[in-house]
Amino acid sequence: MVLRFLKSSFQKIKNAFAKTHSFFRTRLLGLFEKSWDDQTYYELEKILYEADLGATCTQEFIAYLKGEISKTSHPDFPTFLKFFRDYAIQLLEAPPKVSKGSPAPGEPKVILIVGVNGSGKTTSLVKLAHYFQKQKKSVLVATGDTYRAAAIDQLVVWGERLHIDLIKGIKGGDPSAVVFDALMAAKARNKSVLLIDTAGRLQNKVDLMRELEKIRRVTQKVVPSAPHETLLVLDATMGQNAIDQARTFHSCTPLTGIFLTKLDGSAKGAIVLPIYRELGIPVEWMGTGEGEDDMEPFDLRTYVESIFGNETR
Ligand SMILES: Nc1nc2c(ncn2[C@@H]2O[C@H](COP(=O)(O)OP(=O)(O)OP(=O)(O)O)[C@@H](O)[C@H]2O)c(=O)[nH]1
Ligand SMILES: [Mg+2]
Repeated sequence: MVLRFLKSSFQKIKNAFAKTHSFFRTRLLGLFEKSWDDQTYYELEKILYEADLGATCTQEFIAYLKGEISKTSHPDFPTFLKFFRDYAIQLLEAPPKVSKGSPAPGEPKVILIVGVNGSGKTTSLVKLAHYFQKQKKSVLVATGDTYRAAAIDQLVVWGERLHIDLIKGIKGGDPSAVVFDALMAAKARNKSVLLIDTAGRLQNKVDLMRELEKIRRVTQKVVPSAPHETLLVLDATMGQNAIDQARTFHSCTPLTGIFLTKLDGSAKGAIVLPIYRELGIPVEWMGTGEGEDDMEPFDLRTYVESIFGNETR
């Protein structure tokens, strides 16, 4: 039973990264059609940029590759992919630069969901609520996006479908007020998890970014150790822009992790590497579709194998 679950989870992640895998495989295989020279390194660099690995990871991997090649001979394709896997594992095994908080006994775990418009915040929040409920945790959701009535309605519909308890704001109301009410309710109702949805905000809109600080302060009035997690929801199809988003959000409201969405439609799954390399913020969850179960926890080995394969020779 457990084995079957693990297999289906592995398969889902593999499917989510199928486009990234096929991009790498097809493009990198092309490098092995002729002998290696400086031009090959130039072409490799181009491919890595196109895969959104960014300048630092691209240069680092090329230096790593040259180091390995200097010890042996020019690699065949499976060995080359192994170098890639080794580089990615080393990078992602470095300790994170952020840490989560823990709720005091009897207090709810408070998870704040932030991100730009349309990145998948509300859907990802619903997936998390559903996941915690399956783990028999009692969940409460705060509809902290009060800018649009549709944002509240979206959660009401999901809440009815999946039996998720909500504290609803009113359109045009102060999001911090909803959050305050939800925290009080979570404590009174003995909830173990409170998930807070927020409105989409562009990272360059100062007032909206300040509003996140206010929401944080309000959570701390009721639960001093909150928020225990602040998850940035990032749309994987954004590529390098995702790193700018992560950097700006992090400077405004300290993030503890990333929920990377829409991997199912993207060939940019390698973005996990530069985000971690530059900011030390781990990808915790991966969105693999639009349904409530289309989410997987990030697993290093599965990720690396899904992208770079697992052939040894
Ligand atoms: N394919 C795919 N679609 C997703 C995923 N996550 C979210 N979506 C879709 O992305 C669209 C936007 O999702 P929302 O959850 O409403 O995004 P949001 O960030 O809350 O949007 P705003 O509140 O308007 O800022 C919806 O059509 C979702 O179904 C995912 O992992 N894969
Ligand atoms: Mg939303």
